[in-house]
Amino acid sequence: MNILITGVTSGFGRAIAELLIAKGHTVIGTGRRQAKLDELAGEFGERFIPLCFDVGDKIATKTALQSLPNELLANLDVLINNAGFALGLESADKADFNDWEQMINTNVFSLAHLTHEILPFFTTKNSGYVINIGSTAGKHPYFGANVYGATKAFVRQFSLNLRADLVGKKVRVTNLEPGLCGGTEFSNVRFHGDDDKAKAVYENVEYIQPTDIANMVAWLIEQPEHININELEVMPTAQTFAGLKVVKDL
Ligand code: NDP
Ligand code: 8X3
Repeated sequence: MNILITGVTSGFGRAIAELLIAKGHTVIGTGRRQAKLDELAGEFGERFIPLCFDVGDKIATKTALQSLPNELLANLDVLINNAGFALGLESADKADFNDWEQMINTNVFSLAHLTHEILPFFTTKNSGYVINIGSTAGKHPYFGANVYGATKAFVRQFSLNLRADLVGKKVRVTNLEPGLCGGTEFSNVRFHGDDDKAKAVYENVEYIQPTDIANMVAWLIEQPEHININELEVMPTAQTFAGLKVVKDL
């Protein structure tokens, strides 16, 4: 299969690319860090096609897609919208609006834009698969998730609405919703490079690994074409939903 994955320079994207290439697929992998993409190109070999651009930049996205051979784009099988991040964990009244803006730009705007660019290729050949990396944060509120959770709620509803629009087409869509996963740059990014804060998130917790997510993605694309998994929510056993907290004497 020909598979386009955004954000392969670390975390889930990297693990997904590595597994799918090992399984014989061709992966077009994106990210903003050219040096990391060069490293991956050396490691993954000729079935890896690196594309360096910011998914939040509409023109750069179109230019990067146009740089691919027509044949490859026309025969794309899977789009994995993985690039994204959380910034900050402050309550909404103390959050930095620039953080909110960046999360909305990348997690919402760029995901919608790239999907809009790729969908016509899928509908034209009447096959294709969009896998969006949502989050448990898109369903379950928690302190400080404010706009991050809201962007992932967009990803969830967008995924379900795509399925509604694609009725009668053999184009599949899944929202994969992980909970706490370590071994990625997610928390370093969230805490603006504060590695101690990031490390504390994963201390004494058996969290989900990027390879676990990669295995789930491989399982999804190996399902027969008449099966569509709408949503796949996954948490470490050590994590569960917050209770409905009541504050006494407020
Ligand atoms: P990482 O920070 O390790 O990876 C994020 C990837 O996205 C990087 O490759 C980064 O590449 C890329 N990226 C970010 N912004 C852009 C951009 N504007 N343009 C292009 N590429 C971009 O995080 P994770 O692997 O943990 O996260 C991947 C996805 O999974 C995100 O959508 C995240 O919200 C979601 N998620 C993560 C969970 C976790 O606990 N880790 C749980 C649930 C969901 P570069 O910096 O080179 O641009
Ligand atoms: C990432 C998982 O719980 O930090 O989406 O929001 S969480």
